[in-house]
Amino acid sequence: SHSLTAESDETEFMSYMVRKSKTVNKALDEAVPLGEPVLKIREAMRYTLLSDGKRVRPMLCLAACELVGGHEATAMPSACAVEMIHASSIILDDLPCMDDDSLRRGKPTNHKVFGEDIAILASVALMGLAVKQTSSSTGAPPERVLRAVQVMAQAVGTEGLVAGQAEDLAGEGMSFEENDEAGLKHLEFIHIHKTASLLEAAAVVGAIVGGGSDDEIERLRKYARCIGLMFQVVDDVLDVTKSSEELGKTAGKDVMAGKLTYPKVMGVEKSREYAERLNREAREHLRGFDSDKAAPLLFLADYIVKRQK
Ligand code: GRG
Repeated sequence: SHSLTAESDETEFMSYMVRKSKTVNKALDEAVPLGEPVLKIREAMRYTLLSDGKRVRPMLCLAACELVGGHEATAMPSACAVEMIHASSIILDDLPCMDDDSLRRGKPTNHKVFGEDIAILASVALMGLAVKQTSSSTGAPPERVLRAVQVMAQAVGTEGLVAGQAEDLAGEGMSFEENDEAGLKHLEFIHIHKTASLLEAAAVVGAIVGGGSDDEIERLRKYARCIGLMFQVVDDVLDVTKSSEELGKTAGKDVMAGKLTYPKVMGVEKSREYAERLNREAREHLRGFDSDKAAPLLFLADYIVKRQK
């Protein structure tokens, strides 16, 4: 069979992920055809959108839809839309006026290839296309689609990505002591907005178009918030363990210098415990669902907490 169950193993989960991301990549490819007008902008959009990401957000969207009894196809436009928002935000995040990065997913960043002007236009175009995709979802009644567009828009703005990025930029000059309560609050605010909000939107929108009840939608939202935070805690821990293993190997700018991380505010051991706690909490939010149907999301949580790179 093609679907996961509570008895499936990790190999089956990995092939589930591959299968889902292939379907998503095909839909993304079709959503931004090359051609005129503005061929260059379309190339820049495709460069980041179709580059080699894990597609965690679309997968979350599709899995949430299917968990509440909807069809994969119903959530596909929204799944593509969250990946478009993700790509759009990545392009902006890498710009010289933001994080000033020259590499992303092992390739030169968008503005390094196309220039800052084109990169900004591609980012805005991806954002617009995301709204168009979500709002033209077929297979769900208009009131659900309207709600989905609202959730998606909210995740971008001053209650979502933009808030997280603004707090992140504002914190650049600040210094925090270890075990600093203010440091932890600052860090959580950034991650809840920069990372968790789009993961939450992915799950919530999937559940909305799939016809989930308000209670189901809320449980999926909480689950997604946990895995979003967990993702960042694990990321920070890996950065510490990686850089101590590869000491001396890191040429160029020290990306961790001055950056606030979980190991810095609570230590490595406490950070690991925190990630485990978030994983348990994420799983608890899914307890009311059928365990076979929840299998993909349970696996996804484990996959995030166990990853080694
Ligand atoms: C309004 C579009 C828009 C953005 C404005 C720039 C910005 C505000 C926000 C930054 C958003 C950002 C880059 C957050 C970091 C998110 C994050 C955890 C990225 C890494 O995600 P993965 O690991 O990446 O899922 P892949 O490469 O697998 O897709």
